[in-house]
Amino acid sequence: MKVIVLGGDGFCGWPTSLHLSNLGHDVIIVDNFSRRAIDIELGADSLTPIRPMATRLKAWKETAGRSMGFVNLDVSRDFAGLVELLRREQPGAVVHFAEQRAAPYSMKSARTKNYTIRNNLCGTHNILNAIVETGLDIHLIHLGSMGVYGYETAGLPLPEGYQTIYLKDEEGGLLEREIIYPPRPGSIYHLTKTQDALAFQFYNGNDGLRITDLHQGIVWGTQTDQTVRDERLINRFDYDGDYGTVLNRFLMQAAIGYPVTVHGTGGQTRAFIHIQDTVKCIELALENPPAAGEPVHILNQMAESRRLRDLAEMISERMGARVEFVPNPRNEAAENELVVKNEKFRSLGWKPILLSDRLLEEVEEIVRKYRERCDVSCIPCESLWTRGHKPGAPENGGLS
Ligand code: NAD
Ligand code: USQ
Repeated sequence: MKVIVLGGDGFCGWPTSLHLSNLGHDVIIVDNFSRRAIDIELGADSLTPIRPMATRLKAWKETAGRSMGFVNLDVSRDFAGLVELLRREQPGAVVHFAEQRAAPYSMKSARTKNYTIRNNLCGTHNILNAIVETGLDIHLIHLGSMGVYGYETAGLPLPEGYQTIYLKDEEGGLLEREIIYPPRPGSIYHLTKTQDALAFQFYNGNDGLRITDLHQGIVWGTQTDQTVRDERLINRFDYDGDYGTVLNRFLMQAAIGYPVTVHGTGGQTRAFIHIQDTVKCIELALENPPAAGEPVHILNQMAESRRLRDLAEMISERMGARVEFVPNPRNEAAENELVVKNEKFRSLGWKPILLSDRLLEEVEEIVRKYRERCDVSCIPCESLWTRGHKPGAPENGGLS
């Protein structure tokens, strides 16, 4: 199938593009390199030396014998370009990763709040609007977030997108309804994901678009079966205070002798998935599209839930690292329980990769190999949710 991967230069989009191309799909990557530009703005860089897109594509052609297309386009601004691209390429599916994805960056300043809202909401709307404009029957697969459900203790296993509710009618009888599970965004970034969901519901109902929305947990790891084939194919590894996600940060901190920075009490429980499973789940979503007329498919794309202080302790024991409980720069529940349903992917044959020594070791090896590229001044989490919060920085400034 011809598949357009929007945001295909990013952490999830690049390995997904390789995986789909490896399966024989005809892949076209679209990206505006905004993520690479934000690295420059923040004075941060991927720990791994990611190559320019032209080098990446050449390396893939040489190692796999397969070509992928590339188009430099801003999906949030260039509506006409998007329509023209869809008309010209007539893809069977579009996979949408092209959003500003860091909660801390989205909370950094008034400007980054506005940028995240404009980029993500206009981008998603442009894609939906462009599919309708072309009249093509394109399956849209969107990468959403587990965070749309909120991270308070829910008191029930989180369902996959929808919740059956009962409303009292005027006679006191009960009316059954199925609604989108009440959204509870914890950052401007997560707010955009909850609003994406409404746009999907509208275009699905009004125009019959076939849409899959994947509520993904925190992705960890860096390499996949394809990115390991050649160093020029290496995937991004973010470790800075805005874009670095927690498990990869903990592993990187432990490997370089920096304290493992647990926010607050570390009582936050979060959902995790390995990058190799991200690409597997996209493959499964692509193979199992909604039929015409079906409501938006919503699947929870997560392997397991873990409490952060337990993760920190596990890494500390493995690698002999010191754990430091630092002020939490975020406005989030100090402690929460998290039980998540993921039967939909499991029913498609998915066997989730769980945190295993082998894969943790692989990340450790990557970090040790590229540790000289690490700039420790980029590690503290300095984006504050409100003026009352304090940076998540170790007391003595890090390395002892
Ligand atoms: P990323 O920042 O590494 O990649 C996003 C890519 O999209 C970048 O290459 C960026 O340049 C591009 N992009 C952004 N705005 C664009 C625009 N307007 N036009 C064209 N290209 C644009 O992020 P990622 O970690 O790969 O995440 C991809 C998607 O998966 C995001 O939507 C994110 O919300 C979701 N997700 C990520 C994680 C995670 O842990 N990384 C977890 C859950 C969900
Ligand atoms: N945290 C620490 N120490 C650190 C960094 C983070 O304790 O050094 C804590 C945070 O306070 C938070 C948790 O770890 O409680 C997760 O933070 P994160 O940065 O790993 O993840 P998050 O901000 O939730 O965002 C990431 C991706 C986002 C995706 C989301 C999935 O950046 O794109 O949507 O994970 S989810 O968390 O399920 O919503």
